[in-house]
Amino acid sequence: MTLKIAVQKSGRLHDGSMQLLKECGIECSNGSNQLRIRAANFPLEIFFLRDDDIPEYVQDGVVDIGIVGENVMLEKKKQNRLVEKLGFGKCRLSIAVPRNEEITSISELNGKRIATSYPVILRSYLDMNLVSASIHEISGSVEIAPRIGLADAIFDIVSSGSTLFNNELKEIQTVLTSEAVLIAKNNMDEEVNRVLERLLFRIRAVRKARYNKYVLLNAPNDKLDLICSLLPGMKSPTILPLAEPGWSSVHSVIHENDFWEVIEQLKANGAEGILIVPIEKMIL
Ligand code: PRT
Ligand code: ZN
Repeated sequence: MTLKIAVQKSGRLHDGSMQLLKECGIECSNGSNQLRIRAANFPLEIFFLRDDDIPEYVQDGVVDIGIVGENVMLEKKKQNRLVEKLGFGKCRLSIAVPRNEEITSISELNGKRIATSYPVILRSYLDMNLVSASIHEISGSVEIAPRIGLADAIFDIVSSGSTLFNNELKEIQTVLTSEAVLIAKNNMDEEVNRVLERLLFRIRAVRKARYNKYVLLNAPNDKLDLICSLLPGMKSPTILPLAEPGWSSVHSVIHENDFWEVIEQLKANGAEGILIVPIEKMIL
């Protein structure tokens, strides 16, 4: 049984999606000029589509799963379920106004016009916050709308903020944070679902490994208890004696979030020769 996945044909999510499949050990010739390709060593068929179309194709069962931005999933409002957040393609969707305007909060947008490519998300946010503004749907270059007199504010994707800056706009409200997500159709065939579970197992192992580092260090034996208490690890640290008497080598795993803080504490407590090594896959 083959699992069918939709991936963005070209654009910001294409490379991250293909890289993730590759790190899951799935070999597919890089033929994004083709409409679909079959993986050589996993029961997976990849369809290359425009991101806006993916939620509908998943709902209709043309494909079983797809990778899209959470923003696209929420905007299209199809019968899909979010299976897994994938950690790339991160951005936020924000409301912005011309920099020289005195507006600082969304309540000041009552009666104003807001341009966006995401009318569904914006409408539900405005309704929830009891703001009555009119929405102008445009499909691209939303950031120029205030300058050409089409709108008083915009609602658009922001990443570094340089597009807003270059267009003399300021962000007044973040409405949503988004990243690439794996979506699946409801009521999936049991056998197809089993293939999805195999794929998910691999995706989770790859993602865990990305956020963790393997750490090796040397420590004097009288400091071992203290040093081990600083290392959360998977179970407990591995301790091996060094050739030099009175010293041991300690191995463990550190999460990226705690990384620098833990390293500083280890150093301050007598750890030496600290090595940090990337982990390729992590299966708990
Ligand atoms: O052709 P197709 O329809 O498939 O692609 P597309 O042009 O609709 O989408 P694409 O490839 O631009 O984006 C795909 C997805 O990437 C989006 O739906 C988001 O989930 C995610 N993503 C992440 C982004 C950005 N970062 C991003 N920076 N999508 C768009 N942008 C644009 C944004 O629209 C704005 O114009 O980049 C500009 C802002 O960037 P900064 O860095 O200047 O703030
Ligand atoms: Zn698109």
